Amino acid sequence: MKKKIALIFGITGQDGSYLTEFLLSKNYFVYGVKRRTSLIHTTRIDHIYQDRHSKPNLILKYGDVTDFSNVFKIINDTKPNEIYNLAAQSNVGVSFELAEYTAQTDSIGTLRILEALRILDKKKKIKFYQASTSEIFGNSPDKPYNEKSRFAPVSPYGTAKLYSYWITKNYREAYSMYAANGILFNHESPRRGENFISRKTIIALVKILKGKQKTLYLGNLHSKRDWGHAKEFVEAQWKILQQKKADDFVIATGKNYSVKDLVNLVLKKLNIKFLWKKDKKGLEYAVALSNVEKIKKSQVIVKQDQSYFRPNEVHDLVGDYSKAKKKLGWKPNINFDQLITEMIQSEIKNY
Ligand code: NAP
Ligand code: G4F
Repeated sequence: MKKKIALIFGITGQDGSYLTEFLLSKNYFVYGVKRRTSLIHTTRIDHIYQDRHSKPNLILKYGDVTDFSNVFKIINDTKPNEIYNLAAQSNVGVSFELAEYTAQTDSIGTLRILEALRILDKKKKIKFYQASTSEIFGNSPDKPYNEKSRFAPVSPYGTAKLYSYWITKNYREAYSMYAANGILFNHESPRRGENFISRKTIIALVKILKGKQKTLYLGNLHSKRDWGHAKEFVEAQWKILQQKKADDFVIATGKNYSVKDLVNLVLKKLNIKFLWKKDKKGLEYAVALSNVEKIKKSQVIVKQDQSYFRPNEVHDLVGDYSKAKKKLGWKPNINFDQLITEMIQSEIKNY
Protein backbone atom coordinates (compact mmCIF):
# COMPACT_ATOMS: atom_id res chain seq x y z
CA MET A 1 0.00 0.00 0.00
CA LYS A 2 1.25 3.50 -0.85
CA LYS A 3 2.48 5.40 2.18
CA LYS A 4 0.60 8.52 3.21
CA ILE A 5 2.74 11.64 3.05
CA ALA A 6 2.74 14.19 5.86
CA LEU A 7 4.39 17.61 5.74
CA ILE A 8 5.18 19.23 9.09
CA PHE A 9 6.00 22.91 9.43
CA GLY A 10 7.69 23.25 12.84
CA ILE A 11 9.16 19.74 12.93
CA THR A 12 12.09 20.76 15.16
CA GLY A 13 9.80 21.88 18.01
CA GLN A 14 8.38 19.94 20.95
CA ASP A 15 5.17 18.85 19.18
CA GLY A 16 6.91 18.40 15.82
CA SER A 17 9.20 15.75 17.30
CA TYR A 18 6.41 13.75 18.99
CA LEU A 19 4.15 14.06 15.94
CA THR A 20 6.95 12.76 13.68
CA GLU A 21 7.46 9.73 15.94
CA PHE A 22 3.71 9.13 15.94
CA LEU A 23 3.30 9.43 12.15
CA LEU A 24 6.29 7.18 11.46
CA SER A 25 4.76 4.58 13.77
CA LYS A 26 1.64 4.83 11.55
CA ASN A 27 3.82 4.13 8.49
CA TYR A 28 3.70 7.67 7.07
CA PHE A 29 6.43 9.20 4.94
CA VAL A 30 7.26 12.48 6.69
CA TYR A 31 8.68 15.69 5.27
CA GLY A 32 9.69 18.27 7.83
CA VAL A 33 10.51 21.94 7.43
CA LYS A 34 13.45 23.21 9.45
CA ARG A 35 14.77 26.75 9.60
CA ARG A 36 18.29 27.74 8.68
CA THR A 37 20.06 28.58 11.93
CA SER A 38 23.71 29.40 12.64
CA LEU A 39 23.96 26.26 14.77
CA ILE A 40 22.00 23.19 13.69
CA HIS A 41 19.34 22.47 16.28
CA THR A 42 17.57 19.30 15.27
CA THR A 43 18.25 17.71 18.68
CA ARG A 44 14.61 16.79 19.28
CA ILE A 45 14.46 14.70 16.09
CA ASP A 46 18.06 13.50 15.69
CA HIS A 47 17.16 10.11 17.19
CA ILE A 48 14.61 9.48 14.40
CA TYR A 49 16.34 11.14 11.49
CA GLN A 50 17.74 8.70 8.98
CA ASP A 51 20.22 9.46 6.27
CA ARG A 52 18.20 10.49 3.22
CA HIS A 53 20.44 8.35 1.00
CA SER A 54 19.68 5.08 2.80
CA LYS A 55 16.05 4.07 3.16
CA PRO A 56 14.40 7.30 4.14
CA ASN A 57 11.03 7.77 5.73
CA LEU A 58 11.84 11.25 7.01
CA ILE A 59 13.26 14.07 4.90
CA LEU A 60 14.04 17.56 6.16
CA LYS A 61 13.81 20.63 3.96
CA TYR A 62 14.97 24.13 4.72
CA GLY A 63 12.08 26.54 4.94
CA ASP A 64 10.34 29.35 6.73
CA VAL A 65 6.67 30.29 6.86
CA THR A 66 7.61 33.94 6.38
CA ASP A 67 8.74 33.10 2.81
CA PHE A 68 5.79 32.45 0.46
CA SER A 69 7.81 31.17 -2.50
CA ASN A 70 9.55 28.67 -0.21
CA VAL A 71 6.24 27.47 1.29
CA PHE A 72 4.70 27.18 -2.18
CA LYS A 73 7.65 25.21 -3.58
CA ILE A 74 7.80 22.81 -0.63
CA ILE A 75 4.11 21.95 -0.91
CA ASN A 76 4.39 21.59 -4.69
CA ASP A 77 7.48 19.35 -4.44
CA THR A 78 6.39 17.12 -1.57
CA LYS A 79 2.75 16.60 -2.64
CA PRO A 80 1.54 15.73 0.87
CA ASN A 81 -1.75 14.13 1.90
CA GLU A 82 -1.68 15.99 5.20
CA ILE A 83 -0.07 19.27 6.30
CA TYR A 84 0.48 20.09 9.98
CA ASN A 85 1.23 23.76 10.63
CA LEU A 86 3.00 23.77 14.00
CA ALA A 87 5.40 26.57 13.03
CA ALA A 88 5.16 29.58 15.33
CA GLN A 89 6.92 32.01 17.58
CA SER A 90 5.25 30.16 20.42
CA ASN A 91 6.30 32.11 23.53
CA VAL A 92 3.55 34.40 24.83
CA GLY A 93 5.91 36.57 26.94
CA VAL A 94 8.30 37.03 24.00
CA SER A 95 5.40 38.03 21.73
CA PHE A 96 5.15 41.35 23.64
CA GLU A 97 8.77 42.06 22.58
CA LEU A 98 8.44 40.66 19.04
CA ALA A 99 4.86 41.60 18.22
CA GLU A 100 5.33 42.22 14.48
CA TYR A 101 7.49 39.13 13.94
CA THR A 102 4.96 37.05 15.88
CA ALA A 103 2.20 38.28 13.54
CA GLN A 104 4.32 37.54 10.45
CA THR A 105 4.91 33.96 11.59
CA ASP A 106 1.82 33.06 13.59
CA SER A 107 -0.79 34.85 11.43
CA ILE A 108 0.50 35.50 7.92
CA GLY A 109 2.54 32.28 8.01
CA THR A 110 -0.73 30.35 8.17
CA LEU A 111 -2.25 32.45 5.41
CA ARG A 112 0.76 31.70 3.18
CA ILE A 113 0.27 27.95 3.58
CA LEU A 114 -3.48 28.22 2.95
CA GLU A 115 -2.94 30.39 -0.14
CA ALA A 116 -0.37 27.95 -1.54
CA LEU A 117 -2.87 25.14 -0.93
CA ARG A 118 -5.72 27.06 -2.57
CA ILE A 119 -3.63 27.64 -5.69
CA LEU A 120 -1.97 24.22 -5.90
CA ASP A 121 -4.58 21.80 -4.60
CA LYS A 122 -7.35 22.25 -7.13
CA LYS A 123 -9.01 18.96 -6.15
CA LYS A 124 -9.05 19.94 -2.44
CA LYS A 125 -7.45 16.68 -1.43
CA ILE A 126 -4.78 17.90 0.99
CA LYS A 127 -5.83 18.05 4.64
CA PHE A 128 -4.57 21.00 6.67
CA TYR A 129 -4.12 21.14 10.45
CA GLN A 130 -3.64 24.47 12.22
CA ALA A 131 -2.03 24.55 15.68
CA SER A 132 -4.47 26.83 17.44
CA THR A 133 -4.29 27.54 21.14
CA SER A 134 -6.22 28.17 24.34
CA GLU A 135 -4.57 31.63 24.35
CA ILE A 136 -7.32 32.71 21.90
CA PHE A 137 -9.80 32.48 24.82
CA GLY A 138 -7.59 34.81 26.85
CA ASN A 139 -9.68 36.17 29.72
CA SER A 140 -13.06 35.30 28.19
CA PRO A 141 -15.74 34.62 30.87
CA ASP A 142 -17.03 31.35 29.32
CA LYS A 143 -15.04 28.87 31.43
CA PRO A 144 -14.42 25.96 31.00
CA TYR A 145 -13.65 26.79 27.39
CA ASN A 146 -15.11 24.72 24.56
CA GLU A 147 -15.52 25.15 20.80
CA LYS A 148 -18.41 27.60 21.33
CA SER A 149 -16.74 29.88 23.90
CA ARG A 150 -16.06 33.52 23.10
CA PHE A 151 -12.54 34.68 22.31
CA ALA A 152 -10.71 37.44 24.21
CA PRO A 153 -6.94 37.17 23.59
CA VAL A 154 -4.71 39.48 25.63
CA SER A 155 -1.29 39.12 23.96
CA PRO A 156 0.22 39.66 20.50
CA TYR A 157 0.62 35.85 20.38
CA GLY A 158 -3.02 35.12 21.25
CA THR A 159 -4.21 37.76 18.81
CA ALA A 160 -2.00 36.46 15.99
CA LYS A 161 -3.20 32.91 16.63
CA LEU A 162 -6.83 34.07 16.58
CA TYR A 163 -6.27 35.40 13.04
CA SER A 164 -4.97 31.96 12.07
CA TYR A 165 -7.95 30.26 13.68
CA TRP A 166 -10.38 32.41 11.70
CA ILE A 167 -8.53 32.30 8.37
CA THR A 168 -8.39 28.50 8.60
CA LYS A 169 -12.16 28.41 9.19
CA ASN A 170 -12.71 31.00 6.42
CA TYR A 171 -10.75 28.98 3.83
CA ARG A 172 -12.64 25.84 4.85
CA GLU A 173 -15.98 27.56 4.29
CA ALA A 174 -15.11 29.77 1.30
CA TYR A 175 -13.11 27.25 -0.76
CA SER A 176 -14.37 23.90 0.60
CA MET A 177 -10.88 23.05 1.77
CA TYR A 178 -10.17 20.42 4.42
CA ALA A 179 -8.77 22.82 7.02
CA ALA A 180 -9.11 22.16 10.77
CA ASN A 181 -8.10 23.87 14.00
CA GLY A 182 -6.86 21.98 17.05
CA ILE A 183 -7.39 24.38 19.98
CA LEU A 184 -4.80 22.93 22.32
CA PHE A 185 -4.33 23.89 25.95
CA ASN A 186 -0.82 23.93 27.48
CA HIS A 187 1.10 20.73 26.95
CA GLU A 188 4.56 19.96 28.24
CA SER A 189 7.14 17.18 28.19
CA PRO A 190 10.86 16.62 28.73
CA ARG A 191 11.23 18.21 25.25
CA ARG A 192 9.46 21.44 26.23
CA GLY A 193 11.28 24.68 25.33
CA GLU A 194 13.53 25.79 28.18
CA ASN A 195 11.86 29.16 28.71
CA PHE A 196 8.34 27.89 29.39
CA ILE A 197 7.37 27.74 33.06
CA SER A 198 7.38 23.95 33.56
CA ARG A 199 10.77 23.27 32.01
CA LYS A 200 12.34 26.50 33.33
CA THR A 201 11.28 25.64 36.90
CA ILE A 202 12.46 22.04 36.73
CA ILE A 203 15.83 22.84 35.11
CA ALA A 204 16.53 25.58 37.66
CA LEU A 205 15.50 23.64 40.77
CA VAL A 206 17.59 20.61 39.76
CA LYS A 207 20.56 22.96 39.21
CA ILE A 208 19.92 24.65 42.58
CA LEU A 209 19.88 21.25 44.30
CA LYS A 210 23.24 20.45 42.70
CA GLY A 211 24.73 23.83 43.67
CA LYS A 212 24.96 25.18 40.09
CA GLN A 213 22.43 27.98 40.57
CA LYS A 214 21.34 29.95 43.63
CA THR A 215 17.81 31.19 42.94
CA LEU A 216 15.01 30.67 40.41
CA TYR A 217 13.42 33.99 39.36
CA LEU A 218 9.81 33.92 38.18
CA GLY A 219 6.95 36.29 37.33
CA ASN A 220 3.24 35.72 38.07
CA LEU A 221 2.71 32.76 40.41
CA HIS A 222 -1.08 32.96 40.49
CA SER A 223 -2.16 32.36 36.90
CA LYS A 224 -3.68 28.93 36.30
CA ARG A 225 -3.13 26.59 33.39
CA ASP A 226 -4.58 23.30 32.14
CA TRP A 227 -1.40 21.27 31.61
CA GLY A 228 -1.30 18.01 29.59
CA HIS A 229 1.39 15.82 28.04
CA ALA A 230 2.57 16.70 24.49
CA LYS A 231 2.87 13.05 23.49
CA GLU A 232 -0.87 12.53 24.01
CA PHE A 233 -1.82 15.87 22.47
CA VAL A 234 -0.10 15.15 19.11
CA GLU A 235 -2.20 12.03 18.73
CA ALA A 236 -5.25 14.30 18.91
CA GLN A 237 -3.73 16.43 16.10
CA TRP A 238 -3.62 13.37 13.86
CA LYS A 239 -7.12 12.24 14.88
CA ILE A 240 -8.48 15.67 13.94
CA LEU A 241 -7.28 15.12 10.35
CA GLN A 242 -8.78 11.61 10.17
CA GLN A 243 -12.36 12.95 10.47
CA LYS A 244 -14.56 12.76 7.39
CA LYS A 245 -15.41 16.47 7.62
CA ALA A 246 -12.94 19.12 8.75
CA ASP A 247 -13.85 20.54 12.15
CA ASP A 248 -12.33 22.38 15.14
CA PHE A 249 -11.63 20.68 18.48
CA VAL A 250 -10.59 21.71 21.99
CA ILE A 251 -7.85 19.46 23.38
CA ALA A 252 -7.29 19.77 27.14
CA THR A 253 -7.27 17.81 30.40
CA GLY A 254 -10.13 19.66 32.11
CA LYS A 255 -8.08 20.28 35.27
CA ASN A 256 -5.99 23.31 36.07
CA TYR A 257 -3.31 24.34 38.57
CA SER A 258 -1.56 27.60 39.44
CA VAL A 259 2.08 28.34 38.67
CA LYS A 260 2.65 28.24 42.44
CA ASP A 261 1.11 24.72 42.58
CA LEU A 262 3.59 23.71 39.90
CA VAL A 263 6.58 25.17 41.77
CA ASN A 264 5.41 23.61 45.06
CA LEU A 265 5.04 20.20 43.42
CA VAL A 266 8.55 20.31 41.92
CA LEU A 267 10.04 21.40 45.29
CA LYS A 268 8.18 18.59 47.05
CA LYS A 269 9.30 15.96 44.55
CA LEU A 270 12.93 17.09 44.97
CA ASN A 271 12.55 16.74 48.77
CA ILE A 272 13.21 20.43 49.36
CA LYS A 273 11.48 21.76 52.50
CA PHE A 274 10.45 25.39 52.00
CA LEU A 275 8.38 28.30 53.26
CA TRP A 276 6.82 31.11 51.18
CA LYS A 277 7.27 34.69 52.43
CA LYS A 278 6.65 38.22 51.07
CA ASP A 279 9.07 41.13 50.84
CA LYS A 280 8.19 44.81 51.43
CA LYS A 281 7.08 45.25 47.82
CA GLY A 282 4.74 42.26 48.10
CA LEU A 283 6.97 40.05 45.94
CA GLU A 284 6.90 36.42 47.07
CA TYR A 285 9.93 34.25 47.72
CA ALA A 286 10.55 30.74 49.05
CA VAL A 287 13.31 29.95 51.54
CA ALA A 288 14.79 26.53 52.30
CA LEU A 289 13.89 25.25 55.78
CA SER A 290 16.78 22.79 56.01
CA ASN A 291 20.00 21.76 54.29
CA VAL A 292 19.47 19.36 51.39
CA GLU A 293 22.23 18.32 48.93
CA LYS A 294 23.89 21.70 48.06
CA ILE A 295 21.01 23.84 49.34
CA LYS A 296 21.66 25.62 52.64
CA LYS A 297 19.00 26.35 55.27
CA SER A 298 17.51 29.89 54.74
CA GLN A 299 18.70 30.05 51.10
CA VAL A 300 16.23 31.93 48.87
CA ILE A 301 15.47 29.28 46.28
CA VAL A 302 12.59 30.91 44.37
CA LYS A 303 11.83 34.62 44.06
CA GLN A 304 9.44 36.73 42.04
CA ASP A 305 11.13 39.22 39.74
CA GLN A 306 9.23 42.10 38.19
CA SER A 307 10.98 41.59 34.84
CA TYR A 308 9.19 38.26 34.31
CA PHE A 309 5.70 39.71 34.68
CA ARG A 310 3.90 40.22 31.35
CA PRO A 311 2.22 43.49 30.31
CA ASN A 312 -1.04 41.55 30.32
CA GLU A 313 -1.87 38.10 31.61
CA VAL A 314 -4.29 35.24 30.94
CA HIS A 315 -5.41 34.42 34.47
CA ASP A 316 -7.21 31.13 34.35
CA LEU A 317 -7.30 28.58 31.52
CA VAL A 318 -9.26 25.37 31.69
CA GLY A 319 -10.64 23.39 28.77
CA ASP A 320 -13.68 21.20 28.13
CA TYR A 321 -12.62 18.42 25.76
CA SER A 322 -15.99 16.61 25.60
CA LYS A 323 -16.39 17.13 21.82
CA ALA A 324 -12.97 15.54 21.20
CA LYS A 325 -13.89 12.65 23.51
CA LYS A 326 -17.18 12.06 21.70
CA LYS A 327 -16.10 12.56 18.09
CA LEU A 328 -12.38 11.65 18.10
CA GLY A 329 -12.45 9.08 20.89
CA TRP A 330 -9.60 11.05 22.47
CA LYS A 331 -8.98 11.61 26.18
CA PRO A 332 -5.90 12.43 28.24
CA ASN A 333 -4.43 9.63 30.36
CA ILE A 334 -1.36 11.29 31.91
CA ASN A 335 -2.16 13.52 34.88
CA PHE A 336 -0.31 16.61 36.13
CA ASP A 337 1.65 14.73 38.82
CA GLN A 338 2.79 12.06 36.33
CA LEU A 339 3.78 14.71 33.77
CA ILE A 340 5.90 16.65 36.26
CA THR A 341 7.47 13.46 37.63
CA GLU A 342 8.52 12.40 34.12
CA MET A 343 9.99 15.84 33.41
CA ILE A 344 11.94 15.87 36.69
CA GLN A 345 13.31 12.37 36.12
CA SER A 346 14.41 13.29 32.60
CA GLU A 347 16.11 16.49 33.83
CA ILE A 348 18.00 14.63 36.55
CA LYS A 349 19.11 12.05 33.96
CA ASN A 350 20.26 14.81 31.56
CA TYR A 351 22.07 16.51 34.37
P1 NAP B 1 7.89 25.06 19.77
O1 NAP B 1 8.59 23.99 20.53
O2 NAP B 1 8.24 26.47 20.03
O3 NAP B 1 8.08 24.76 18.21
C1 NAP B 1 7.76 25.71 17.23
C2 NAP B 1 8.30 25.23 15.91
O4 NAP B 1 8.04 26.26 14.92
C3 NAP B 1 9.82 25.02 15.91
O5 NAP B 1 10.13 23.94 15.07
C4 NAP B 1 10.33 26.31 15.29
O6 NAP B 1 11.59 26.20 14.67
C5 NAP B 1 9.25 26.53 14.23
N1 NAP B 1 9.23 27.90 13.71
C6 NAP B 1 9.24 29.07 14.41
N2 NAP B 1 9.20 30.10 13.56
C7 NAP B 1 9.17 29.59 12.31
C8 NAP B 1 9.14 30.15 11.01
N3 NAP B 1 9.12 31.47 10.81
N4 NAP B 1 9.11 29.31 9.94
C9 NAP B 1 9.15 27.97 10.12
N5 NAP B 1 9.19 27.37 11.32
C10 NAP B 1 9.19 28.18 12.40
O7 NAP B 1 6.31 24.93 19.98
P2 NAP B 1 5.45 23.64 20.40
O8 NAP B 1 5.26 23.69 21.87
O9 NAP B 1 5.98 22.45 19.71
O10 NAP B 1 4.04 24.04 19.76
C11 NAP B 1 3.72 23.71 18.42
C12 NAP B 1 2.63 24.63 17.91
O11 NAP B 1 1.48 24.54 18.73
C13 NAP B 1 3.00 26.11 17.90
O12 NAP B 1 2.37 26.70 16.80
C14 NAP B 1 2.40 26.64 19.19
O13 NAP B 1 2.12 28.03 19.06
C15 NAP B 1 1.15 25.82 19.27
N6 NAP B 1 0.64 25.54 20.62
C16 NAP B 1 1.46 25.06 21.59
C17 NAP B 1 0.96 24.75 22.83
C18 NAP B 1 1.84 24.20 23.92
O14 NAP B 1 1.42 24.25 25.09
N7 NAP B 1 2.99 23.63 23.61
C19 NAP B 1 -0.40 24.95 23.10
C20 NAP B 1 -1.22 25.43 22.08
C21 NAP B 1 -0.69 25.71 20.83
P3 NAP B 1 12.95 26.38 15.52
O15 NAP B 1 13.18 25.05 16.18
O16 NAP B 1 13.91 26.72 14.46
O17 NAP B 1 12.71 27.48 16.50
O1 G4F C 1 4.77 28.36 30.35
P1 G4F C 1 4.25 29.65 29.85
O2 G4F C 1 5.21 30.55 29.17
O3 G4F C 1 3.02 29.29 28.90
P2 G4F C 1 1.80 30.16 28.36
O4 G4F C 1 2.05 31.59 28.40
O5 G4F C 1 0.57 29.65 29.05
O6 G4F C 1 1.78 29.71 26.81
C1 G4F C 1 1.93 28.36 26.42
O7 G4F C 1 0.66 27.76 26.34
C2 G4F C 1 -0.19 28.29 25.30
C3 G4F C 1 -1.50 27.51 25.39
O8 G4F C 1 -2.31 28.05 26.38
C4 G4F C 1 0.49 28.10 23.98
F1 G4F C 1 -0.32 28.54 22.98
C5 G4F C 1 1.80 28.84 23.96
O9 G4F C 1 2.45 28.60 22.72
C6 G4F C 1 2.67 28.32 25.09
O10 G4F C 1 3.02 26.99 24.79
O11 G4F C 1 3.59 30.46 31.04
C7 G4F C 1 2.61 29.89 31.88
C8 G4F C 1 2.31 30.85 33.02
C9 G4F C 1 1.99 32.28 32.56
O12 G4F C 1 0.90 32.76 33.29
C10 G4F C 1 3.24 33.09 32.90
O13 G4F C 1 3.00 34.46 33.19
O14 G4F C 1 3.49 30.98 33.83
C11 G4F C 1 3.69 32.35 34.16
N1 G4F C 1 5.10 32.58 34.48
C12 G4F C 1 5.54 33.06 35.68
N2 G4F C 1 6.86 33.20 35.64
C13 G4F C 1 6.14 32.41 33.66
C14 G4F C 1 7.27 32.80 34.40
N3 G4F C 1 6.23 31.95 32.40
C15 G4F C 1 7.47 31.87 31.85
N4 G4F C 1 7.58 31.40 30.59
N5 G4F C 1 8.60 32.26 32.53
C16 G4F C 1 8.55 32.74 33.81
O15 G4F C 1 9.58 33.08 34.40
